[in-house]
Amino acid sequence: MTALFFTRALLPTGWAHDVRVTIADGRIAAVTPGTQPEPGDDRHAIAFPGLANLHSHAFQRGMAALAETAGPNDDDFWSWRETMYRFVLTLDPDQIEAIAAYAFAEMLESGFTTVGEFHYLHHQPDGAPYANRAELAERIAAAASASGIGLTLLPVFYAHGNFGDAPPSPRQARFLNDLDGFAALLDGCRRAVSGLDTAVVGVAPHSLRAAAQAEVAAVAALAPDGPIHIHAAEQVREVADCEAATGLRPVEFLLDRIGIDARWTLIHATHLTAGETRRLAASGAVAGLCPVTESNLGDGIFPAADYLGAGGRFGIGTDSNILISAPDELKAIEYIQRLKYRARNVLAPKGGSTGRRLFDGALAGGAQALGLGAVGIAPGARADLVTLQAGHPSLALAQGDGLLDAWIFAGARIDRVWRAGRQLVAGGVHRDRPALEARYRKALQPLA
Ligand code: NGQ
Ligand code: ZN
Repeated sequence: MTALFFTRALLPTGWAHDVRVTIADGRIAAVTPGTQPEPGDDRHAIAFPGLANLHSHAFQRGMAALAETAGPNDDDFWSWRETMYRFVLTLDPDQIEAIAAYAFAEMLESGFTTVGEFHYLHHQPDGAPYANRAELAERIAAAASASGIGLTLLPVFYAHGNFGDAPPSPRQARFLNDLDGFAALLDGCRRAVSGLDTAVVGVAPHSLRAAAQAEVAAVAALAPDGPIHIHAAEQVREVADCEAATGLRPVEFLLDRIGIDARWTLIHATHLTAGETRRLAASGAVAGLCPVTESNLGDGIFPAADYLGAGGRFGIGTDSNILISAPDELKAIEYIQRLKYRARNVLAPKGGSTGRRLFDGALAGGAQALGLGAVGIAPGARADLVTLQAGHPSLALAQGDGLLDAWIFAGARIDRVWRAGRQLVAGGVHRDRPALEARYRKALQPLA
């Protein structure tokens, strides 16, 4: 039994003072506010729950900032994707594991205690499966284990190059499965995570570009309790191609032809009509927002004000991992709306804190999207906890929700992170950072 004592902690009921939290078997056993520390308690200043990073392609951390030079033609999402596809072909399993372990450690340092790995890199560069079909899923599981982060593994079904069952390109060969191959992979993924505590396995048809209607339905049926993730409506061209092929926009297609509910997470969902915004909000599905990547790739602007106004659920993801930062993702959701509407505190309730609104939304939506069950500093929830460095100047005048605003908007820093009761980060640094960093550098060296 571990006991932590916090001067201030964000509980489901709000901020509380002098909070004692006991932990057993990775879960919170008891929470007692307004009490005294006991001898031997591990004492800290400011605590809140760890967040879920609901959308990551871990390997892309290895190409962070390598696509920021202009090419011969106008650059866009699709030209970035070609650069990413070239990078994919250079990676072997050891490199993939090393990159993922380092990326996961950075996630913990930034306040994420669970990652949803949208895992689509399955095969050898020529498309032949590894002798073990789930070889690379095992590498992701090993990376989660090395870092200590919680894992929701989302093996991806990918079969086509575009709408209308267009053939895939050779550069997509590492991603491809038919439905039988995918079912075998899914079994392998379940085995791959069996050694991790609290791991979840879901499924992910990559997108309506890569999976036909019957395939999306068949893949979803393999995860009757969810989570089910899919990329949707990220690019204007994708929306136009979907309309041309099916008569419906991507989110309309998912609502009308597939039927989505609280088991589903729609990654990006950037381009929504007013009707789609309302209907997605009412569906109970989560919008998986990745605004740092969406900004980097020039995707467009998600209608966050309308969607949250309609009661829509959302979570945050680091997607391409060009920058791994929970506060940057939260901040970007709001800042993009400020630029759009030339207004401030767009997403906050009247009189309320923007940071708190974003944090609460991402905590609940992220937990739903990754199948985590109860979260928050409450008995029965996993002991996934974060503290701030109390002496940071941005906290000098901060009280209550202002502590979250200082973290999200003003650069207050993380001190400790516990995942399932294990302290993994202290002074903002992962306990195995030197080794994970060295392995990451070594893995990338051959690509220099
Ligand atoms: C991915 N990433 O799967 O990594 C995608 C690019 C695609 C983002 N969409 C590939 N951000 O969507 O076809
Ligand atoms: Zn993605």
